[in-house]
Amino acid sequence: MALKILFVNPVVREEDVPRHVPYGMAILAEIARSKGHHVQVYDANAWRKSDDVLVQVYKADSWDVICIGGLTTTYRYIRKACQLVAEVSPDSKLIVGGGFFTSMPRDIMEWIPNIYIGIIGEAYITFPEVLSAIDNKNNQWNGFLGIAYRESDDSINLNKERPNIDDLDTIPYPAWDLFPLEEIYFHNSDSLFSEEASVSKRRIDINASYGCNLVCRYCWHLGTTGDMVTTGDSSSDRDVTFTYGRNIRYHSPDYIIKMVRYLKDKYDIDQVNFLDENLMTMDVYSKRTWLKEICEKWIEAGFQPESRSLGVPYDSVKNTGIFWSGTSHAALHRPDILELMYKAGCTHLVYGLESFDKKVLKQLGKGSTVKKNEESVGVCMESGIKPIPNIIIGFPEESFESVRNTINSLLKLGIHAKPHFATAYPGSEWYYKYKDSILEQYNGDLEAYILDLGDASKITATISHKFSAMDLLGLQHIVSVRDLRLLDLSEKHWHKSDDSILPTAQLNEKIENFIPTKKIATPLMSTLIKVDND
Ligand code: B12
Ligand code: SF4
Repeated sequence: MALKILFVNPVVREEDVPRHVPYGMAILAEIARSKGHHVQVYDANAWRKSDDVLVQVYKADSWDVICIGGLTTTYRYIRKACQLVAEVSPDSKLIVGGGFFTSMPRDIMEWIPNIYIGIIGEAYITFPEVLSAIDNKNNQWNGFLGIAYRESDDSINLNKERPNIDDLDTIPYPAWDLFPLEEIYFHNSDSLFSEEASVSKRRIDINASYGCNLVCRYCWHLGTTGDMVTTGDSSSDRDVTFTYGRNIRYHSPDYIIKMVRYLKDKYDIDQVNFLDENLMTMDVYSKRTWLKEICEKWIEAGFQPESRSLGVPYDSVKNTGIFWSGTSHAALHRPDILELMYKAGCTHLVYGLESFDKKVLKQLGKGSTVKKNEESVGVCMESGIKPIPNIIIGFPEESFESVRNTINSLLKLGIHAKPHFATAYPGSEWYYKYKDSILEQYNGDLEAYILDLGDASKITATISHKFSAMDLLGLQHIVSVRDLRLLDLSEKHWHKSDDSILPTAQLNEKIENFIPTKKIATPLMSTLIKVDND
């Protein structure tokens, strides 16, 4: 038997054009297809059509299963898309997964009552097994690893987490053909991060590694990288708990090169963007072999752009190679690897520098220092790669002094950055630490907070002990224009103003669902799926 399966990709970052094929969903679509199911995708993010179109899609067939998932910030769309399933396709079984669900499965099961199965964490094994159980009309979910489900009395059960797979190379390539590459995504290939990226016409994203072993308090690893365990004695009281445990894993350089070859042959791509959380932690973890091998094999495979092999400006020759970009880290990058990356075609690297204040950086868990942050811009530029620095304000211990330090470093480096606001996304350590305060800021309505989450360029709940939303909006402007005079004036006024101001966010004394000090890693399981990617 085969199921009729519809995937719905929710709208994300509505204010921008759609730029990213949802990588995890595209792999799950391919896995389902490889098991013989009939798979269709409605990419709501790409098409950006009205709800009527979604309803038409739901009514277009008698779907056995409708699958929806994405990051937390897509919750608003997901909630609506799930409600419409109940209204117009009530016989379809609704399966959800991804970041929005994994970070808070019990809350989501309560808020969206028609979810049939929710998958927590990595779904590569759990998802096809759930499909197979549905196909075989086996509705015994008790003990089935990695899922939340509802009993006939509507009580919510959460089973234990499923171990992650250890051999990532057994994962099939994403089903790119089910997404509108030519119609939508390739038109939005360009980005302003580098000259080469600004003229890209056929960019595709790939995810070459899973996890990052640093512990930034605002960051989260989707419960797919050994960061999640479940706690509780039985399914009825079990919940997810996040830890500093990590199953760092990466694809072999051969898998990556083979995939890029496939993409070049099939789609004639000109740019690859690595989605990896942090390429440099993988480099360290592999004892500095992984990135080096990727670069060497990139060149051997003939993907190196001509300008890089000839050592000339990119626009002085006709480039037929493939440029690429990714993420880096100020304390973990090294000039030799950056130079090799440049040679192979790397155009820009995103650096989450976050702050130039010693105290803030120490609390953050980023593993970098003011000195390393300051040096990183020059070290990266020296290699020829453009560094894209990210700055954040509104950290718990943010002060006028820390903001001043950040502005001074920006001035010293001669760079501008419009800071994001520190935001406690579900799953992160700070979410649990500041949950009471977040609830207070949303009048006790947690769902209102989740619905409000979007880009961190908007303020939702603040976690700064000192600054309110109004202060942070002002400070964001002051940092973007690097105006120390305005900062001094603001500080002066601040000290003169009413000192009955209460701290805006307060730390919970005791937190559940996060175990900061323990390094609990969920076990790995040996490979179960065999796929031929040729
Ligand atoms: C690409 C990306 C984006 C894209 C959107 C991607 C998309 N359409 O899904 C863009 C650039 C828009 C984006 C924006 C943001 N992102 Co982002 N993003 C990523 C990134 C780099 C890659 C995602 C990915 O493909 N991962 C690899 C695949 C394999 O994993 P996956 O998609 O999660 O899929 C697996 C499971 O989750 C699950 N699954 C996923 N979908 C589904 C669906 C179903 C039905 C099922 C059953 C299972 C399932 O199965 C898959 C296999 O195990 C991740 C970091 C990372 N490397 O993961 C961050 C990440 C997801 N982003 C994150 C954040 C914080 C943001 C921003 C808030 C950042 C900011 N400061 O503004 C914004 C939000 C913007 C907004 N307005 O909504 C966080 C997580 C947030 C959260 N709690 O959900 C991450 C983890 C980065 C981090 N470490 O902090 N992001
Ligand atoms: S370095 Fe980046 S990916 Fe790693 S924990 Fe920190 S923010 Fe997350």
